Amino acid sequence: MLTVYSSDHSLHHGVELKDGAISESYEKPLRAETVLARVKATGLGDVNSPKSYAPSSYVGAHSQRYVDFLAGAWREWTATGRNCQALPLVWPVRGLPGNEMPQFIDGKLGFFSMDAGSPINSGTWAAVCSSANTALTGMDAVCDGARAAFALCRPPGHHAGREYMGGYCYLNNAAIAAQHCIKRGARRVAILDIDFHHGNGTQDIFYDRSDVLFVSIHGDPRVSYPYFSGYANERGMGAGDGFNLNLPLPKGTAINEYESALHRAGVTIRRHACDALVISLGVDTFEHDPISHFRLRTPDYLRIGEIIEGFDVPTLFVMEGGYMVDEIGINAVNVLLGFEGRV
Ligand code: OKP
Ligand code: ZN
Repeated sequence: MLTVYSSDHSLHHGVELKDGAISESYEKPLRAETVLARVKATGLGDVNSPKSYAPSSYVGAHSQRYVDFLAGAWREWTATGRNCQALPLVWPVRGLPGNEMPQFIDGKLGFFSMDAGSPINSGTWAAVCSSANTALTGMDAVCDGARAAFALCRPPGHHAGREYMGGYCYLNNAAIAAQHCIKRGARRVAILDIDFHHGNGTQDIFYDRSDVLFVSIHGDPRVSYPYFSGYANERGMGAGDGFNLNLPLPKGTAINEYESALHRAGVTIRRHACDALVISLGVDTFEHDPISHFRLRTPDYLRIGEIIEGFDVPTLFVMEGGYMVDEIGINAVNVLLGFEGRV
């Protein structure tokens, strides 16, 4: 299958607040480079650069004012005389009114974020646009008739909501691709999120819609990030009631229980009778992932790809998480090889 990739992702290299100190983020450029190397080593298929799209292509999944904030954040931050990475430090939590968008950048950072996991530096916006354009280009290939395509996105997107960044994410690449597919005439799209972490941002964007089904398999939010969403009783609202399915699983989940959840997801996806399927492909479900708690093993990813192929829908894979860099390439590409029957 076609892979879409741009080295522009490396313009973004963030910091992470962890254990009371600032360090290099787990979400680093070597992740995408390792996946690309594996795509080439296995001969998965052609590797194309993303086309460019206007930032208006991101509106729909996101609000105009949020896209404007991301585009201008670094300039506004450096205009205050600072040259270090920008991180939010104050949030409108329960009990604070929090409805008014602040005018000053420090306030805007909190207004448009869910946590301090998405630092902004000089190259962030260029990398973020390139990542979204990678997903859009992959979706265009699927809409034009490809059985499947792989958008090798970085930074990831599934924690980014309609109006917020968080968890290494800025623009929601999978949601932007799904929205683009609808705009191109699809009646129904499904998004299946198999990253270890709940795709709270994707859920947020489509929660009140019936045209885009969202299904997520993830670590139980009672004990895993992002903690405040991903529970089974979140089923959608209004027209979207019944079009959101969360399948939380306990820490330590291995392939047998994971496969059962994947088959449950498949039943709901088939019932949706969609024109396209977007997979939020995180491989932080791996047994040796440094920040996650499932126990999937390298051959299990081939099986996951085979099962997804069996859903029988044109499919766009969008790269999300996975932080065990040594094995991120083999695990992610195993899903794609499994999909193609190369097992
Ligand atoms: C992004 B993606 C846990 C810290 C959590 C944020 C994790 C974001 C994951 N010790 N920090 O879903 O892979
Ligand atoms: Zn994750």
